[in-house]
Amino acid sequence: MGSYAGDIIFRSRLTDISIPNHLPLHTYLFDNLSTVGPDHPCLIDATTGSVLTYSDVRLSSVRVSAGLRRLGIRRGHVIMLLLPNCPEFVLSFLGASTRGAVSTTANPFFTPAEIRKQVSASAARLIITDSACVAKVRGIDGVSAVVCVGQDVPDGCVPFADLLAEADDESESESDDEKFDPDDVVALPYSSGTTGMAKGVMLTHKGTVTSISQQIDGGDQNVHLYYHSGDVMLCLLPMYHIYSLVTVMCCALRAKSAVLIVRKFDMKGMLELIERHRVTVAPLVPPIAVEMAKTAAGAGADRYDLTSVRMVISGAAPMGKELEDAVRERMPNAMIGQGYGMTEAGPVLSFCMSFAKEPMASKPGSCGMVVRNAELKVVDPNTGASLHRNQRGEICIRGDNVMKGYLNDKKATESTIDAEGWLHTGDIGYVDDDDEIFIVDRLKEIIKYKGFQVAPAEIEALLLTHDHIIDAAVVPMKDEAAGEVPVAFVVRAKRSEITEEEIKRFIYKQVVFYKRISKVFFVEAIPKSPSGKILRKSLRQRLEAGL
Ligand code: 4UW
Repeated sequence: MGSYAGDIIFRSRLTDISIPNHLPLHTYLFDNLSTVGPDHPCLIDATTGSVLTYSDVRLSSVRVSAGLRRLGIRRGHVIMLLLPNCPEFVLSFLGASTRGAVSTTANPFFTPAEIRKQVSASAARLIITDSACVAKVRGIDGVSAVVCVGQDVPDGCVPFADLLAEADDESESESDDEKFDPDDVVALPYSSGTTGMAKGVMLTHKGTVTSISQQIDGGDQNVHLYYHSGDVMLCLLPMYHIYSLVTVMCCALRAKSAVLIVRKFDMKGMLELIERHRVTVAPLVPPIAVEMAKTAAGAGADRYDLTSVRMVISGAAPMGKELEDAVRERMPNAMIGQGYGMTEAGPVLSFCMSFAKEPMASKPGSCGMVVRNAELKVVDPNTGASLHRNQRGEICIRGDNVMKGYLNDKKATESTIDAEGWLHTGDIGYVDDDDEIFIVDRLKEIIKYKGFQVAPAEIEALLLTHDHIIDAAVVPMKDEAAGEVPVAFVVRAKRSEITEEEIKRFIYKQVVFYKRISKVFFVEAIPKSPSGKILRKSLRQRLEAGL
């Protein structure tokens, strides 16, 4: 499916800008440093209260780059960041970018098997982690060094402090390190996209600079997402996910805001931190907003002064009007709205225009307007024809922000980005008369548990390794707290009496918490198309109908 002469294309109402996407990401993030001066606070560690200034962060990332080189990391090599939110995460990511290396980010709660799978698929040579995870990463093939942050560095690991050490050889460089191509990959998060297993999403310097710039740059003109150097950004969402990595961390660095790095979420702690640090921008996901809205008056949010917050951003899963209203009650001074992102889109497709420098009205439930310097269309999934306003179809985006492709997976890349450069999101939505985008359904398989991706294919493959299971399908079921949870339809082997609990336990041990199955339904057969594809929609409908 390509684009046709008659394609109906939606663009931002903000005019295109010139984006400096010839620069390496780290250079772009720091090249406006003179607007605030070197001592401006950059990273605030919420756990310890320590602050790194912008010049500290820039210098440290150059040192980390040199440290990585001492450990044999060269341009194009992949390193894995297996860390909770911490200042070292940022320094590692920027250090790798400076080195010309690629960061593949992974959830520190992953099981050893999940980590190994990503290390092997991405060919990561080095892992930066903390002492809590070291045991999970020992002895993985191809990994030449494990770098450990913190004081407590287990035997055999390189202390992160070594990477930060002032080096004699900082001026020495090898010829391949001198080269830079804007199409070099800088980040390699994993996403299952519209189908199948998680794949490495190749995000380039050019793509990432474009995405950041589309969101927060504008020169003298209006800006989609207005962050500035007086902002204190709540960085609570996990940085290994693209939302926090780009829209929270990188956008804040470019805007010269202070980033308040929060390691672990708890509601009371979050409210205290907002009050203590006078947080101005709070990027959240709907489940956190739900919890915040539920915190009883008197016992919760009302006890804290949250008046400093001027923006509450939601994304990664839908937020309806009731939730938006409930959050507004807690944070009366804040604009509340959504962004719409997808790892493969680099990540942002659209943003609520109430967040603009010169704000525009936005409707509840809307995901805002497509970002500038990009094109969006809505296509009929059956015919590929592009649709008019208010007509529902698959949302597609085209622009320099879109990924380069999936690592070592040409077939999946070609079925996601068509010959005309359109990324097919697998989301069903429409654009209304005011250019606002609404997402109403999902064509693709993924399940979103609190905004985290669960790939049904991964869980189905695990289920099929069990002797008592002959067929299985995993689909999302609506859930108030998590948005969606994975549930399994299972066909038992003949004479097997395996129980729901046994199946749940079998999966439980093998996966990170959000991929665990919440319910098992035993069936005679999994509905499939003549070509053998699971008819997921029919299973979802059975769930919605209460089985
Ligand atoms: N409403 C409904 C939404 C929405 C949504 C996403 O895990 P991934 O690949 O990526 C993300 C990224 C989210 C994001 C990044 C940057 C940003 O600024 C922002 O908004 C503040 C959000 O989630 O999952 C992609 C899929 O998640 C769903 C949708 O199905 C999409 O294809 N999704 N945002 N606002 N659904």
